[in-house]
Amino acid sequence: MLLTSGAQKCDFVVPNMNNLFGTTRLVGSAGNSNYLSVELHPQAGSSMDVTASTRHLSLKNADGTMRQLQHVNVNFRNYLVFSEAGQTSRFTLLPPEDFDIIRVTSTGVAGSNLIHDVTGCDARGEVVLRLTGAGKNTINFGNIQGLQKSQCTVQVIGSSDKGQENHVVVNATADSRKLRWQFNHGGFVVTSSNTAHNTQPFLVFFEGVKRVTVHFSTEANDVVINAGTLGTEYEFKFPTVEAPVSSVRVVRTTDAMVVTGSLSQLSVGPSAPTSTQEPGQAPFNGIQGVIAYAGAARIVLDSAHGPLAPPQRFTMDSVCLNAEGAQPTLPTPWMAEKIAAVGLPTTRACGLLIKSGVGASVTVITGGASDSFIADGAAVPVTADMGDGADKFQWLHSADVTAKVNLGVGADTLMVGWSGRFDVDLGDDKFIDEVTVLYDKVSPSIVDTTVSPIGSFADSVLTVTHWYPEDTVSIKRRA
Ligand SMILES: [Ca+2]
Repeated sequence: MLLTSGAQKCDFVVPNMNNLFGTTRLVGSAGNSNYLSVELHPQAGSSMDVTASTRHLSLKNADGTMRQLQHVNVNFRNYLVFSEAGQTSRFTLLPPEDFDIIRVTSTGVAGSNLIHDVTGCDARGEVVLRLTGAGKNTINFGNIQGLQKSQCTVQVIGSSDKGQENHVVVNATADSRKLRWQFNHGGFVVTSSNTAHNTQPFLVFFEGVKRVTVHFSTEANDVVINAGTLGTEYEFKFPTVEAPVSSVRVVRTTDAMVVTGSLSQLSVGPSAPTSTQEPGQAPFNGIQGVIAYAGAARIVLDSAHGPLAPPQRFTMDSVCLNAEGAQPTLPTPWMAEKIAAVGLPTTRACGLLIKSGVGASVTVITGGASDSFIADGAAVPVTADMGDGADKFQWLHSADVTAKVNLGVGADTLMVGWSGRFDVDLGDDKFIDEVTVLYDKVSPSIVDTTVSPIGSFADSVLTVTHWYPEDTVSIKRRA
């Protein structure tokens, strides 16, 4: 069947695509303000596989029957997609062209599963996905070239309909560009770092989405989470590589997130102010949901290290680095499963869960206030610069990981015991620094400026720099 419109503006309406048995061809006038609305229903109790492109729509039923619709000069297109209980249907949107305005409204039912593949879009196009009813919706972005063909704005609008569960998945694995990712409240923006690519940003706005998963490429991905989205958990998957070039900065979280794979750097907290007149913000200030990290990265907490920086108090054990007393939101069962899968605990309200033994290390830089770092059972190496002020550092029962600590100017205290190699700089000052070494069997001895053994490991040695006569070193036996 061929339907040709001579009108300036024409609405084509297909109430049920499954009722089109032959090939149907719709031709709009060349002015192109033409509109198509089509309902896509699977056969009762069955699934379907729909593919929509700029000029073509096909529906394949589970029994193998096909329905075809061709359209020309129709750039406003509204797809109404339905799904059946216990069935997984798929709606694939091939990259729309310039000026194509696409609306997809999917209606699920309890137990239905609908997969939306949005493989790309052009700079002047627009895609809106509206999700209604119960059931699961998975929205996949990207294709075999990653997001190189995704250059428009997409809105994913979930609803609070009972039993609805929405998951956005971004597959950028095969994207060969260096990318910048900015996650903000209710959305994210992806831009190419190389302006020579002349590609438009990819913007996604979402609401009512419980989960966002991103698969990153091995190219340099510069990722910043400026803000979390209440009710949304993030899963970031980076490949495991020898020389990682990607970085993640987490400024704020509202819910739990998990990051896996190799990174050059994982930063917690905002960038430190460039002016010494500004205090900066303690790294865990904005962390309201647990961050779990499993991979090789230099983990950096340096958001406030000027003279006016606020006091910062950290605690650390074999899996957790946290701000003293902080109780961020625990993961949902879905996220708990992801966190458990990388061998981290799921019931610890901890700012940063760190998997040990896979190459992660921690660097902490604090400022002029009196800061503290209390570690018991640390299992990743730590480098700390505590700045000025009367700082306190405690390092007990470490799993033979090294620590290198600069206590800076001020009357500082250090307590160390049952540990591996520990290098401390007491600061080039006249303040009285107090060092306490704890032991329970073999009393350590002091030779020049080294104290050993401070533990049972081959490298259990404390080396002290800037140890002046006024500084005290006590060796105490645990009762
Ligand atoms: Ca300090």
